[in-house]
Amino acid sequence: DVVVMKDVTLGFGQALDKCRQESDLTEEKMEEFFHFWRDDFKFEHRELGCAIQCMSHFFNLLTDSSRMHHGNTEEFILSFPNGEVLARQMVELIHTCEKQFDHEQDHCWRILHVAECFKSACVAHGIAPSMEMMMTEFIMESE
Ligand code: BOM
Repeated sequence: DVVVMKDVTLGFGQALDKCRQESDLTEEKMEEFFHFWRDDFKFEHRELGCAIQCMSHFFNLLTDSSRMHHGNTEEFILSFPNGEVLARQMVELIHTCEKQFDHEQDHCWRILHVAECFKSACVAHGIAPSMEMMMTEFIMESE
């Protein structure tokens, strides 16, 4: 459900500010986390992978080997309204993407590839929120 995905993304995005410095993700490389869902968003900066690693770590969503912690990730999604409609599916989609890039030794690059794969999977399954939806909510939240 796109509304749940919007909420989870905005929730996850709250950690971006805490992770900018240590991941070297400048505003020029990513202004706000919801730009993730732009049609023309490019997954090219290793720093974004490092930032997603840091953000995931902030919410305790990673194992010691920097892979998704299934139980904690499911719980995190369940903490949002109607999270139960998406929790298992998201964990499954992310895990399927992780298996595809397991050979990548560099955590930041691997997580960047997993994130791009996850976004494509969400688009394919019709659960990717539109940019219009993300921006409307983002502006409402900051008012
Ligand atoms: O193997 C490392 C796992 C890293 C997971 C990366 C998934 C993509 C995250 C970017 C989008 C996030 C939107 C919501 C996050 C919910 C967990």
